[in-house]
Amino acid sequence: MLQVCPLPPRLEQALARHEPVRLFERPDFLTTDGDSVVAAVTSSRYGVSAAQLELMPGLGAIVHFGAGYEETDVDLARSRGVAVSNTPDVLSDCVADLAVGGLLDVVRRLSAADRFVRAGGWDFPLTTRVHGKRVGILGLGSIGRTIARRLEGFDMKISYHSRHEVSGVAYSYAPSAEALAEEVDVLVVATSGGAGTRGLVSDRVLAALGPDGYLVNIARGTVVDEPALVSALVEGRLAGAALDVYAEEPTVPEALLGLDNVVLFPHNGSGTRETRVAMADLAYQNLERFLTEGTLVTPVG
Ligand code: 8YV
Repeated sequence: MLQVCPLPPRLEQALARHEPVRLFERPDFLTTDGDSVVAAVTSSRYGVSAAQLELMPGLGAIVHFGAGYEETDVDLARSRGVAVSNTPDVLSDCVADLAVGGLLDVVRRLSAADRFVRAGGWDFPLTTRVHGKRVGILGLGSIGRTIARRLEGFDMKISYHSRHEVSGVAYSYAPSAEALAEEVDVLVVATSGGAGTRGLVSDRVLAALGPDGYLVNIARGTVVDEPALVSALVEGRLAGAALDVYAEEPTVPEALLGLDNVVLFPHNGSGTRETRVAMADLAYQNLERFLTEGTLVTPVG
């Protein structure tokens, strides 16, 4: 069994039962012994590259710790008979909590008000209300739906755009990201990452959101045209942004650090003890199921 990258201690302890080869400590392993690997465990951040895949002809499964798997070429893996799993759903609640926290923070300027009081201030400028505002969810998967459910509690008017219209939801569907941005006050990005969504929140989408609009991104930095976002914020063409993810993590664009209407989180939507335990356990269950039965608990797609 191959461990591609460092993983949380709980998962590493479980993996130790299978005497993993730790690729990040033995970078040459695949060129000499790649054909011995039947399963690889990795994270959303690292995936398994096409070059690594080539070097493991006997590979049967790639197990991801994390919901995202865009660093792995799943089509290539499938074409080679390699099954792929992730850890969906178990993190949706915590990621949604962070999205709602970011939304409340940026619209009501909570972090800015905190800084204000700490600096000795008291008469804080008026902000704008949250309830009754129109919110657009870009990507109505498990996380997007969980965010929407929470925002119903704030009496927000909810619409969404996804690749396909979702049946059984009461939210109105917008035919494109731009159309969605046009009709809302807050755009919440909750899509998956990867080539299919790269730059989806373009300059035009940001322009459609407009100078009174807010952006919340808990998905992937690559979904947003980051230079366009930075310019829009710096030039006041957007009211504010709450960001948990960035195009080149862990780099946060310098220009954002000085903006008071931007809330910055260190990609920790899933970063609670309970959720990380659930993710670690689900990743391990996938590995164990594959090694004992040849199937996965939560295969992707
Ligand atoms: C993790 C994530 O922080 O699950 C994902 O896709 O982005 C986060 O939950 C991280 O990527 C785990 O490797």
